[in-house]
Amino acid sequence: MDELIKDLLANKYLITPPAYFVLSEHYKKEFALAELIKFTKQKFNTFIIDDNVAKAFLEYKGLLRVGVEKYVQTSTETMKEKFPKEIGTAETHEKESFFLAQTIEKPTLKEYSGKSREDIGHIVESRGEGEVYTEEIGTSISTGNTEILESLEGFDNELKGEYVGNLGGTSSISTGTVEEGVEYNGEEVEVKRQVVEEYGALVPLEEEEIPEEIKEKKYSVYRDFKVTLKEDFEPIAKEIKPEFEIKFDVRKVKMKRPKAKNANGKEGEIIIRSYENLFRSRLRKLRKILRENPEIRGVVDIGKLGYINSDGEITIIGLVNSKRETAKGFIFEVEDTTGVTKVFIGKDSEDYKKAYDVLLDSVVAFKGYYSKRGILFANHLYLPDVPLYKREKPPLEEKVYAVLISDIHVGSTEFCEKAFMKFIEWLNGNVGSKEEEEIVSRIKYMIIAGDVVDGIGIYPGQYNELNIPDIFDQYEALANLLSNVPEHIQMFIGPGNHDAARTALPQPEFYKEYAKPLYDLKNAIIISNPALINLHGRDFLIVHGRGIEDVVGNVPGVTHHKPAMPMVELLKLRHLAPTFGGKVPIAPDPEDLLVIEEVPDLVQMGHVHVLDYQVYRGVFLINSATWQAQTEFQKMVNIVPTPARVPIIDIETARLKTIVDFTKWC
Ligand code: D5M
Ligand code: FE
Ligand code: ZN
Repeated sequence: MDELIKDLLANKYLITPPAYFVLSEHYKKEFALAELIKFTKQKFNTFIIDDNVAKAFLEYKGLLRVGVEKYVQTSTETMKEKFPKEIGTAETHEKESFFLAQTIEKPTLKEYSGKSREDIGHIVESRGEGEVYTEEIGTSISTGNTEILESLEGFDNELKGEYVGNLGGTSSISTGTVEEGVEYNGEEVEVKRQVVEEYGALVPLEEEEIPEEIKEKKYSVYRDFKVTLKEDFEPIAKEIKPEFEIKFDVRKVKMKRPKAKNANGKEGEIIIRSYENLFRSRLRKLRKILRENPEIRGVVDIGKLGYINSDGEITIIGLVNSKRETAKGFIFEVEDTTGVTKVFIGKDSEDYKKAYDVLLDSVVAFKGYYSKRGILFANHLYLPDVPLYKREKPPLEEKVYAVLISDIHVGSTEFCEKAFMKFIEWLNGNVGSKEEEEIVSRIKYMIIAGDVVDGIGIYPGQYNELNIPDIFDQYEALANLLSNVPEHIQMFIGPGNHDAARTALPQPEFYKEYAKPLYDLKNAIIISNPALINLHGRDFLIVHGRGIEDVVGNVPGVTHHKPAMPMVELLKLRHLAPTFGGKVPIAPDPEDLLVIEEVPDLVQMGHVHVLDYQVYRGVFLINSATWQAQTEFQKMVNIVPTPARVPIIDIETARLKTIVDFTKWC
């Protein structure tokens, strides 16, 4: 295992792969363990070092090297100069400045650049090796970076002093590791690393060294597990004609990628243009949805706001670049392809509460009065949302059911294999009662929404929690289990973040070279993440659900303990993972395939490992939990899974029929 990871783990700190990638090369050469830990603790109050923390830390250490242009958000200071009355108090400013200064790599929609930017005070900043140069666009400047540096002054001095064990929190540093880190002796430490570029994201290929005892571990891939339909069990579903259609699959979408303008065109440029196209596509799709709302009329281009001579209310639709809560209301920066504007929505507005639902990079509409000072004072805020009318579907001739599962995590030491085997036996008619038999008998479909295996190298130190430390064997093991699902049950299987698939969303499929045994299953269809499946006329939107992470922590009161809530929030925004440059990586596809274009009858997600469901405006949202008991990592981040509970869906109503509980074997 790499030193940095090992040392962090020894101190009960975790690091995400992207953060590891940017930090490891500097470790012990340019920074010591204690510095990183103290910074993480004090500035972010967390023990998980993710790319945000890593970026801020490198910035603070003056080690940040960036290849592409960065767009830095306007600081509160600038806002205060421009709008001294309306905005922000000194306290909010101080609290926010650190976060405001986080750079965002999202490109603007460009078309208007050079026209109306002056009003906004955007800063485009690029850095070469060691030096910083700032290019001013428009009149107002403030990168926010100086503020970071100021606020961190003194911090550095503290670190220079001798470092003593306790950080003042619950975790303590083992002295040995720390001393090693502080007393770096200047020796060249060779870091061997192979790198591939997957859509511009650098991925370290170097494998973690497998500890000897794990290499030698004997494990089963369930070759001997064989179940057949119970004698005398004649499932009704065998006679029910299958009626399904994959209405949307990422792989079916043909996308035209932008081309380099000439032979000197760089891949980086193409990626940035792809992202530009992605956001245009997002804006176009969500604008269409918003315009179906009869209250949204007479939409004005943001670039034309300055020319409109209207005393009446006007409406704009745009991407949300930034959002801040102040004492008097929310201030947004909103952008469309023609320009950017500030929007203020005051606490007295009836739509004020909706502002909490707005995530960065989502698309919303505002209605209000445009002030010549360059700000839209909004009275109304509209989310794309779901219409209130009922979607009537013709009744079905016969009751037919679907089983929804996700996050099986085969290969993990916490995979509840016994419970999963019991479940498969249950599908084969080994039931406890007549009632159960009636249900099993009508199960015609099984949908699996990602994280089907635990994967390899998904989080630091994962080897200690793997039974099957081989990705091929993990998929074989899963296929061996699923080969016992009765043939009349049609399976649909999609990838999640633990699977051998593209990490960035959307995920087209499992890589065939790893997951071949799944592709070979007779009664399984591999789907993308996301995918839309129509079963007997009902639309089921199937998503692994990393987008939940965008919502949790950003919308007040929404937690991962009740995942149906963040799922509703995503549905209101009609997007599966809105925030760019946050926790969830988004691929630079020129079309945004994460927009929920059609309102489905049911949305299934997994990822958070907690069973939960809710009806929102006629749509049934359900999180299908997991087959993995609590891991060490989850213990640390307080995730309490509800494993081995299986929701059965009545397809006719697209609602829950029942939950079957296999917990006692887990
Ligand atoms: O996700 C299982 C659960 O763990 C889910 O609630 C998300 C959470 N999780 C996963 N990775 C992280 C990090 N890095 N920080 C905080 N919480 C995390 P799974 O995808 O199965 O690992
Ligand atoms: Fe999972
Ligand atoms: Zn997951």
